[in-house]
Amino acid sequence: MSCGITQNKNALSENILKKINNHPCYSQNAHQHYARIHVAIAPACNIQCDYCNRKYDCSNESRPGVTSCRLTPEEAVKKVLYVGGIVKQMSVVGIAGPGDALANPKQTFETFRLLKKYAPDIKLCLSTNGLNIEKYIDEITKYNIEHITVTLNTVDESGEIGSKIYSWVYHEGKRYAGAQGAKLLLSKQLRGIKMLVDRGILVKVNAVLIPNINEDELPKVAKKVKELGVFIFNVMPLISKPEHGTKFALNGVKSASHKLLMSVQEACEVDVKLMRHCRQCRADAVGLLGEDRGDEFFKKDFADKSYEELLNHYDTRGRADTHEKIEKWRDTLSKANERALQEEAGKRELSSIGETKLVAVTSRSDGLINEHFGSAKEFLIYEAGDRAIRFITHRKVETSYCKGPDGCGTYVIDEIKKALTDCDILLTQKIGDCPRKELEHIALICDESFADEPIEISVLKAARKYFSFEKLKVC
Ligand code: CLF
Ligand code: SF4
Repeated sequence: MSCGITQNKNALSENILKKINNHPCYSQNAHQHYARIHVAIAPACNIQCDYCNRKYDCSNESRPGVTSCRLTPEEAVKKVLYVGGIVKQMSVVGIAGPGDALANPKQTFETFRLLKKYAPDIKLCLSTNGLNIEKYIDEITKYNIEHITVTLNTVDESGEIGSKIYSWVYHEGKRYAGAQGAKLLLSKQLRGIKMLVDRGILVKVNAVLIPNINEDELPKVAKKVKELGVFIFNVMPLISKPEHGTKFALNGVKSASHKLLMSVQEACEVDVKLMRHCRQCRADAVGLLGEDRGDEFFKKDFADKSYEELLNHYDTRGRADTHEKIEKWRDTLSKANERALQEEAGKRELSSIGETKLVAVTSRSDGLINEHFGSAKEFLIYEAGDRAIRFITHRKVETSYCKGPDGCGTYVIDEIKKALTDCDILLTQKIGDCPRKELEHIALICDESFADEPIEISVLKAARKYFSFEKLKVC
């Protein structure tokens, strides 16, 4: 190819592309267009991870925060029908806690059975620590669950690293502690993953990056994951705050920094395809990955409605029309973006001089630069050269710059400056003079001339606009 980009060596089969096309987690491209819903039907767990306190959400698949609404399988399915009639871009239902999906098999499989009956257009997804995959492999196959996430934090066979992560593992009526528990869990995880892959299920492996405990271990996990035929690997930075009440937080284990995450991702990417757009969602999350509409829906809205009423509201036909429109829009967008994005490119392929820049973007949805700086609570970060770009990560902040009418006059930018400190350019729909000046202190160029334009081609154009790569070469 003239631009120097090599063809993707791991080109995906048609069958896999079809499976991931509208799954917001398995496809980076899909996540700005399609939504997920998590139904919190699984309260119990069969292991104790030291980063988890189940009064909060499961840290495997969620950021800390109480699950506001636990549901029975029937309520869960009614919620899916109710929400699916409103959030028409919803394409997948996931069971991701607050405990472990396969430690609650009755609720999990009853939910999937009802979903297959009432909402056959929706994808089924679950997340597990892996201890019980082997035990329930037949049910998993029976309900045609195409996407399974297994959390695998270490592949250390001695159990030493695992013993620093898991307090205990409960299996067949017996509790195993320390290295013994960790070894048992690892053997079940590896067997389970292999069984899933052998049955053609797309497996995603999540690993929680725990500073000073498994940061050197994760490249080994990546290698193993590749060997097992796992589809994608997701490194999730530990979020650790005293108020979460986890063993790690109480013992002073710190959250993983952006810098550490990036370097571990870099080391892991050598071996396996990485997921970089995970939002560590709540066990009851609803909406696009970058948003959480969970608090818009209440049990009283759907629990007492009949299936008939809810099926009318779900409107399978209307949902299919919406998905068709999304696909048309994705087509248009992909042409406009001119293949600027090259997911697996290295620095040499991105840039004629092997040097790249980091570009932050504010976006609400639809693959466009369509969010004001003031309301942004997350920033998409791209690495850009003069030849192409790639998506690196997203960074969240707890509070947006502008707090809305109630918080007028109280602008805090320090958290945002910290999150964007290594970035070179910010592309946003609109930004005021005050924050722009503040961001000059971290040498961040703010540009609103790409407002409402497609993200990927804009990132490439912005990098070319501000950085003369040829000039750099001469210097
Ligand atoms: Fe949910 Fe997980 Fe399925 Fe996605 S989430 S069960 S695979 S539908 Fe997605 Fe959320 Fe990250 Fe999980 S962004 S935490 S990876
Ligand atoms: Fe918590 Fe999930 Fe670990 Fe169970 S598997 S202890 S719910 S993080």
